Amino acid sequence: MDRSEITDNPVIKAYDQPSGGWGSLKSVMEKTLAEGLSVETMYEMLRKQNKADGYACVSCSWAKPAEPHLAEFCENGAKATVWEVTRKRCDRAFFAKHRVSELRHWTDHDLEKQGRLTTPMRYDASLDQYIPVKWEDAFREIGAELQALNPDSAVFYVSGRASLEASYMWQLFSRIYGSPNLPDSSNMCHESTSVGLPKSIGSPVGTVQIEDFDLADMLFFFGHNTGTNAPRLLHQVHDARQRGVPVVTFNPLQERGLMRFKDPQSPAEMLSPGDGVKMSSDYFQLRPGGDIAAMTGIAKAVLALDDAAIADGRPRILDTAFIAEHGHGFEDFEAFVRGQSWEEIERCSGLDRDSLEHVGRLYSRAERVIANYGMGLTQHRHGTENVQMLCNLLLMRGNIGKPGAGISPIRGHSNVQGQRTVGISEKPELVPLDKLAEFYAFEPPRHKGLDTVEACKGIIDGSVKAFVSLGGNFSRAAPETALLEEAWRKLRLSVQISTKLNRNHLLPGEVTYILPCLGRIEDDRQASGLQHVSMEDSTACIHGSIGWSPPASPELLSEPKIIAELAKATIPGRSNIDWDFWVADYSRVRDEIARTYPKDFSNFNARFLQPGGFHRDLAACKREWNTENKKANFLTPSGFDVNPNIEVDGKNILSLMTIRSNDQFNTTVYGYDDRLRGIQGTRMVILMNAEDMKRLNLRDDDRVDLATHADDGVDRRVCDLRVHAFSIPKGAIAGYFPELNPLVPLWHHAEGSHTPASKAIPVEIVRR
Ligand SMILES: Nc1nc2c(c(=O)[nH]1)N[C@H]1C(S)=C(S)[C@@H](COP(=O)(O)OP(=O)(O)OC[C@H]3O[C@@H](n4cnc5c(=O)[nH]c(N)nc54)[C@H](O)[C@@H]3O)O[C@H]1N2
Ligand SMILES: Nc1nc2c(c(=O)[nH]1)N[C@H]1C(S)=C(S)[C@@H](COP(=O)(O)OP(=O)(O)OC[C@H]3O[C@@H](n4cnc5c(=O)[nH]c(N)nc54)[C@H](O)[C@@H]3O)O[C@H]1N2
Ligand SMILES: [Mo]
Repeated sequence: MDRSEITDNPVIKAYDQPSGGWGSLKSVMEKTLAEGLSVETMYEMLRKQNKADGYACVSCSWAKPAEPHLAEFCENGAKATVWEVTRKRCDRAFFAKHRVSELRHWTDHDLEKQGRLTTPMRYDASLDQYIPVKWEDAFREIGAELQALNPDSAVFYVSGRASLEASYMWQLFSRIYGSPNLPDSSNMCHESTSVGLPKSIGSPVGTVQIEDFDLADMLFFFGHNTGTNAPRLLHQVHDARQRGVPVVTFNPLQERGLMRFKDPQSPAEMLSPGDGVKMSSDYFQLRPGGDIAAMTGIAKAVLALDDAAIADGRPRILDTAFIAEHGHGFEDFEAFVRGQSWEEIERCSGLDRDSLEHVGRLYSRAERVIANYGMGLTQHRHGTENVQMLCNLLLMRGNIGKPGAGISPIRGHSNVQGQRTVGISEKPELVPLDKLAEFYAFEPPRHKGLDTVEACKGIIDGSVKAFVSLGGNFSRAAPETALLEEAWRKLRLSVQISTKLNRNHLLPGEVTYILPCLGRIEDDRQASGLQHVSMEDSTACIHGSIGWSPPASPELLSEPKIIAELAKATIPGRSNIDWDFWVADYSRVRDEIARTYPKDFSNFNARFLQPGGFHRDLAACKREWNTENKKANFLTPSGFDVNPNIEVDGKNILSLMTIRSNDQFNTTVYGYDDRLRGIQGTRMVILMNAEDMKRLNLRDDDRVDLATHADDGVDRRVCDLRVHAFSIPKGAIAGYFPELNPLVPLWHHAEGSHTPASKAIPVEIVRR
């Protein structure tokens, strides 16, 4: 069996191997050969990955150390590299052969598997095909179309992979044109962080640097699948475990990477017979949405220990000096925690009091604690409060703003954090608009633009007329798939700047273009020679990157070049920017970024190529709080999230979390195996608690449909899913994103941040 393919006989059985290890090397090797690359080429490429003189991995945003391993890459970074530099091409001949309506029946995997896009294309409705066009014709028509529209009706989406240089140019293009509609993939991802953290600690990003992991004496993991989604972080966890540091994980699923790991970089570990290092010292399978309750339990245990310390005349457990000097709102928070009963905490978290008290004791003994988290916290209706509650827990013991401690949101795309830093935001207050106006002689829009949820609304209600996309696969990544796909056809203009064919390309508007671009791993040669680009990682560290591989096609243009040409065609004479001058040498764009953001980017060009990059200067790391009251705020949650669990009105409502497999990068599906969860040959599965299956009279491999439980009159359904018993709390089920996105209602998003709540979606099983 070609194990990357879908099969009629999928195999699901518990995976008992460690993450990393030989399974990881084998998986990389299979993907390399399948993309037509030799092992030598792969080795050469991977040697340059995440090095000061090489390219920054196009997969996740985890930090790159100043002294990298000889091979500073992971299984999934290697897969992402191989997927980009594949020898396969989705070229003119392919588009001549296939109608768009035919391609709509293909899977996401089969679409991207055709290889790299090679030629700019325009959709021809009479033929139902994409037809090659000249670049200059494409730019001219897109420019004319945009000029004819009200700028407020145009959306300029950006996916988090584009470089700092491209992102800075993109936001200027959009703003000079007059549109503040700059949603990015971050809106679907860590927006709950970007909205939640500033109110707590005055920083939209985390406070931890990679060196802090060497100093920490305890790590938390809430809702992050590290082994799949930021595997290089397992090295820091591995080292911490070797030092005997407790690692405490809260996750409804037993994610393999946080259970056992065998370091593929360590010959001794690879050759030893055991199954690697135990990663989490304590692993708690809480209920989805149970995090505020669980954290309240931990905080309650800490308060009880503090009470006992006072009674015995021992040193306090709370960091009272920190709270007095820096904190605000502690009394309300304390009252909230004391006011919650253990019964309610146990019921809502799905965990018992003993476990949470045990964690409270571990936490009270630790002096330097890092709290890592991912989509398990942010993609909930109370995602913003989740993030703030984690801050509360850290602040109780002064764990923010000192070495070895802090809050660590693990970001997604490799430059998603950096895009926000250089002006990609729909929120005007986050962007130095006055400076942009002064530097570039134009009047930027000052009103709030559309975020992802609002852009979807606008597309569905017809008020959005143009969607211009720098990377990504918006219609597939966003919620409310059925309505969105139907409405997409009503767009006047749809432009996708892309590297691979994806489902969004198959939804033509009236005027539709695919503009193929260089990937980051490719040589980007402009008038002044080969160009570097730069990225900000999850730890606010900025790195340079230079391509390595020859371009997939001579017709490809770089993202900065495409943006410049679009700007010249759309907004000629509307600013003083010489776009060609910038594109000729990207260091000029970096100079502009440094001029706009001198605090973060001073000496940008001189510093970005140094090994390990350079850090942004974050006030919260120095215990300076850029909040309104200049304090670190304890923000009391509004209550526990009571999940739509089990029975509602006699119906069996389950709480669905949509997750990623080990064989995908977001909507890019490399194959049909999720090795670390023991699933082979399919993605159309529902993982379910065995007792729920019994109660609902379901057996392994039964086929069912899933429907969203909502009373808004919209039928949301995904058909023909295989049920499988799995280690997951009762009342919860899990299945894959993006296949299950049709089940996510647009209104099911985090309050405050509008992050689509892709976890804890109320659904019902419908028998076929
Ligand atoms: N290989 C690979 N790497 C990637 C990506 C990829 O698709 N593939 N995507 C990138 C992107 S854009 C992002 S944002 C990140 C995403 O990385 P993650 O943040 O790991 O996102 P998910 O894959 O959605 O996994 C969410 C985890 O949270 C758990 N979870 C679900 N609900 C809850 C809950 O209520 N509470 C708790 N405590 N846990 C919960 C799930 O079981 C799962 O382990 O990864 C990035 N890196
Ligand atoms: N149900 C559910 N939905 C989710 C999530 C979830 O957990 N559950 N996660 C959400 C999250 S965290 C995110 S970040 C979003 C992801 O949303 P997006 O970022 O929009 O989606 P991707 O799948 O990363 O985009 C893949 C496409 O990007 C293009 N591409 C790849 N490399 C490049 C490049 O270098 N340049 C350009 N121009 N294009 C390139 C390729 O054409 C490829 O098809 O999805 C969100 N949606
Ligand atoms: Mo993401």
